[in-house]
Amino acid sequence: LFQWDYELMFSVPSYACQRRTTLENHNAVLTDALSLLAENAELSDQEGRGVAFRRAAAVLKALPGPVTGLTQLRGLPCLGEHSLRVIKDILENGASDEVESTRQSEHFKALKVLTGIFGVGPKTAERWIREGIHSLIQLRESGHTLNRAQQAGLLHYDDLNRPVTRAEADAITEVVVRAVVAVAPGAEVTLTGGFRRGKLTGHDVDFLITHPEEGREEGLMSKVVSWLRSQGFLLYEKTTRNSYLESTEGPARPASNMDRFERCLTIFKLDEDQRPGSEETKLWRAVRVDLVVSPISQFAFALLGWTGSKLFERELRRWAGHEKAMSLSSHALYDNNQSRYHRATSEEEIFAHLGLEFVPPSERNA
Ligand code: TTP
Ligand code: MN
Ligand code: MN
Ligand code: MN
Repeated sequence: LFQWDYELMFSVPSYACQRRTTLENHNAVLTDALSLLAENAELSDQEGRGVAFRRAAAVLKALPGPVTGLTQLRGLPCLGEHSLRVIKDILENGASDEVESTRQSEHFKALKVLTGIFGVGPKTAERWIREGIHSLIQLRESGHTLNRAQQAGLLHYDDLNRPVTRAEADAITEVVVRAVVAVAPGAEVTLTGGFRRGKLTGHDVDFLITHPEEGREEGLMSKVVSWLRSQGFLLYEKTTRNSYLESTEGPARPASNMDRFERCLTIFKLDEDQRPGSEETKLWRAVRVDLVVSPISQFAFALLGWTGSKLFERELRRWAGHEKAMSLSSHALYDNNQSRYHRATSEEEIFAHLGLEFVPPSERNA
């Protein structure tokens, strides 16, 4: 009916950090398909392909309405030949053979199951798959020696693969605030990651901790973690100074995505109200929680860097480098033309330095 009336052309800027991307997605079928191909590429050591699919999906997420025909997409950025073919198949046939065969493939399913174990990255999963290990049962029976993270990941597999709700994130926030107040009055806790962007569920809960007096953040992490441990809140914890020397596992990240903040990857034990009518006797669940400590002088950069989404962060750095000759990290913003750092005490100031309109967290869901 009057289809042609709705043949609007869309227009969006090239970089995700120039766009406002809320959680309201009018093209979820298309973006889910492209995200699945992105995930498959990332799990298969094809980072470039993964980013291309993520960028294409992000453009569709930013559209003000559903795409009904390919002509509407003319002139849009980041939509490569491959992504357009997938979109065309779905618009014309309701599904893409490539997406569906990937979704059904034993290899992809095995990669998903095995990398669903906390502490297992794509390289390890691939190695196990080559040995014929496709399931948790096969992994348990293989007799492989698992490291401490992987043991905890396997033990709490179901809990850690169940989405964390906003209510659970709030309950964990209370615990983290209690811990920080107990060991360092005056220190401040900020919820970051997906929950700061307004997501209703997440795969973990992310916190940034700082102290308004520079230097007073030193030694904070070990005190907070000791308090949490002594109160029985931790099922697993590992503190590191430098994350990416650690992450030989996960997909390779560009150097700028890595930061040197003291951080602690944990698994929390969260008391749970028993669901009415449930036969379960377990009264708690496991939840992944990331704690990061930043000096106040770097707090704005850390906050921006840890709020995400991952693609939004990547696009901010690409914008900084390609359009402004600046290097942005979770610690600082360096201006290569002026050969100096730009100071900032708020996210707003960082966007201003970058010549970008401020995008609030709820609109960084690229
Ligand atoms: P995540 O917790 O992985 O992602 P998320 O909170 O957006 O989504 P989810 O709901 O699934 O948890 O990462 C949060 C942000 O932290 C992300 O934008 C990038 C940043 N980050 C780093 O800067 N360095 C790192 O090593 C990691 C793992 C994340
Ligand atoms: Mn809308
Ligand atoms: Mn998160
Ligand atoms: Mn996280």
